[in-house]
Amino acid sequence: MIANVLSIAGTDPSGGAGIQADLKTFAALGVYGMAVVTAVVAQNTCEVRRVQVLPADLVAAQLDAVFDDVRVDAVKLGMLADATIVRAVTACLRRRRPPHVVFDPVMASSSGGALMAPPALQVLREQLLPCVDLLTPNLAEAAALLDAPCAGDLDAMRGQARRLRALGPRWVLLKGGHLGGAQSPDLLLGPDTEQVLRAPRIATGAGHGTGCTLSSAVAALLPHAPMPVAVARAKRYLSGALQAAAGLDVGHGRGPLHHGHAGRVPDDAMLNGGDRRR
Ligand code: PXL
Repeated sequence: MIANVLSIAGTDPSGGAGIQADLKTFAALGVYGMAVVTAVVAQNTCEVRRVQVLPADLVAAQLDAVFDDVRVDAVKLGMLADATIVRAVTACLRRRRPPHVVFDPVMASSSGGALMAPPALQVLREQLLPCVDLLTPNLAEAAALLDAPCAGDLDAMRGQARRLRALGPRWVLLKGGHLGGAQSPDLLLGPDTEQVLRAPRIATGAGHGTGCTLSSAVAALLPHAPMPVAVARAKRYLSGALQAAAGLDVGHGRGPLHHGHAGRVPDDAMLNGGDRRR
């Protein structure tokens, strides 16, 4: 059975982050992708120009339209924008109980624009986090959620991942990419697992939308794999997309990833069964 996976997030018309990145990731990993928009963001690889947050009842109406009709096998949450939308999404998750919920707690774009109103933080901690299976913060997002300074090493990351887990999510993937150094260690903490996942740092000007892409990949893989396997595979997909970003020519800022790096457009020879004499 092909999994139906829903993203609830903001938009990026330049295609590198948000809903657009999520849907590309779902397609690349072979699941059926769906998307509920929380905010329309006028942005590109250089900057966020304008954010229009949608009314929470319109977000709720989109959620109902999907859940009333479609079996949802996994949900990825990205930019939730403000407290009213966090409440609407929490109410939906409590009522519909999708089997897998991954939350990338987006607070700012990689170009620096704010994507979350600060008062949303309290609602998020108290109401949403207990409904989440996997929380995927970077170091800055973890610090904001805990109202603490940014972790500067793996030991501090361990302490913060535990404190985040105490807020409700079953698993926490604390991403150490911003620690610097040759490797980017991520810490995966679960009910009785603690794992450090290391991937070689890929030198690239790309990086717009990495958080969106990783969390979407985990959501796409969770219907078919246990958490540690889904996370390891998602990281491999992300590494491939980062590596292949060198072949893109998109924008003048922090470049996007190549989500479709494993895809092939069949040429005529392939369509003709490999018979090149035709
Ligand atoms: O990757 C974080 C993110 C999430 N959602 C939207 C974004 C970004 C980063 O730019 O634009 C809409």
